[in-house]
This record gives sequence, structure tokens and C-alpha cells, in this order.
Amino acid sequence: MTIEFVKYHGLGNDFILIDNRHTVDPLLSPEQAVLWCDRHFGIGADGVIFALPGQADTDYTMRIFNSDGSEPEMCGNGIRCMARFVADLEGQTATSEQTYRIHTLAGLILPQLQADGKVTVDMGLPRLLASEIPTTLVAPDEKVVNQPLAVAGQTWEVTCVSMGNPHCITFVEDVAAVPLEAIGPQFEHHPGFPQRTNTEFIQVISRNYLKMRVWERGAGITLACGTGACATLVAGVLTGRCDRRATVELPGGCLDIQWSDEQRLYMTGPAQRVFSGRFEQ
Ligand code: ZDP
Repeated sequence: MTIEFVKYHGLGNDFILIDNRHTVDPLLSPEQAVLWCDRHFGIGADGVIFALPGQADTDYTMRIFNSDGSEPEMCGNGIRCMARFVADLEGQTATSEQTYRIHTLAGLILPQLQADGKVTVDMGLPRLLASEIPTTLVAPDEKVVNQPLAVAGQTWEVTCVSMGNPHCITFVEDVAAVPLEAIGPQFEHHPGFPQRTNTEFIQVISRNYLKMRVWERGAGITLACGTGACATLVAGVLTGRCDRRATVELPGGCLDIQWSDEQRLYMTGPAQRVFSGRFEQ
């Protein structure tokens, strides 16, 4: 089987994009996605993204497989890459300010191309109830804000936010000192998160500048996480630590995040095409 792909990244969070506009099912199985994402035996990526036909009044459907083959509901860096990818497929000019209506498992998401090459995404509303995260740390109709959680022999104060996918956010003094590789998996697989969780550690530099490191569900340490940056801003506002607009600095670079008065999250950041190729197996 031979399939063409294009490799993109958003702040070093890297994806294999597949033109899947002509069939309703992803061209790869989750097992094939694991192989393609492998950095030694495959192409190498944090996930595979399929640009599928639209449904329910949308232009396209996005589906994504993590590098472990699991399927998340949404992907913030990935949807910026997806918007650039479909614009290229359509032959849009580089300066087009096209907005796309993209159907995802987290609902309707609206990326807009910017003339400077960045992409601004209307990420929709955050979900805060425990049943929506999902988490069993508190009662289903309660929020998880500054909640004590025992992980790796320590008690952390966590705040949970869903951007369609689950996030568990902890504010720390020094983000560089967090032993992410050791404790990330223990948060991800904590029994309080039945769908597992993405895990972010945040250092507040100022009310509008946050420094973040992430352990992603199904992908491990990555250089950036768009849904995580949005969830982090919400957690910062809920706990009185930051303003409703901030720069979030990730290992791969910065995202601009805004939580509007209508409660929608807007994320602006780059999406970079790297190379294209053909995978044979
Ligand atoms: O929720 C999950 O399982 C994540 N690993 C999905 C990917 C999130 C991503 N890093 C982002 O930018 O939102 C792509």
C-alpha cells in the first residue's frame, strides 16, 4: 500500500497529514498510525491527522490518532496544521484569510488563516464539570479547582478543564524542576481519570505570561499542546492567577490565548509545512 502524506508541525508538535477527502473512514488503522509515528521505524510524529469530508454543514472533518494509536477528541496544534493543509490542497493563496468549519469529536471548531502565516482558532467553550472532563475526583456536577491530588508520593493542587479532551493543570514554582517523564504517566493513568488525562505544569511569570510543560495522553512529552494551553489559561483565570489573555510559552515556542467575554477560547499560533512524501508498506 502506498499513501501520500505531508508533514507539518505547530511549535514542534508534529503531525502526519493525510488527504482523506474522498472516503469517510481514515486511510490508516490505529496500528498503522503507531508505526508511521515511530521516530525510528516510521516517519516520526506525535500523531496522524486525517482531513475527511465535512458533515453536518461543515467543510471538513478532522480525526486524529495519537502516536500510541488512541483517538483524542481534539488537537489544537493539529487543527492549525489541518487548516494550512486543506488550504494547500484547495490551492488557496498564502495570504488568504479563509475560515474553515471543521467537525471534530469535540464539536465544531473554526480555524482562520492569517495573512502572516499564523492561524487563529475559535476553540469553542471550555467544559468544567467533573462529568465533562471526565474525572471522578469530585461529584459529577462539581468543578475541580485547586483540588488536592496524591500522585507519586506527593500532594498536588490540580484544576481540571476539558477542551473536548481532558486536561489536569498544576501550578508550580519552577516548571523546569518538574520530573515530567517520571510523574507524567502517573497523572495520565490516575484512577480519577477514566479516559486518562493530558497533564500540564505551569509557572506563572506574570498575569499575562505563563510557562508550560506538558505530558500528553497517548503521546508523552511533546514540545507544545494547543488544547493544553487553552485549558491552562482557563485554569489560571479560575484560580485568580492570570488575565483572560496571555502568552503561553511552551518548549517549542509561544501561543497567544484569549478567553472572550462570550466564554469562547481563541488560540493563535504558527503551523509549518516541513516535507511531503510517500509511505510504502
Ligand atoms: O487528548 C489527547 O489525547 C492529546 N494527546 C491530543 C493531542 C493534543 C495536541 N497536542 C494539542 O495541541 O491540542 C495535539
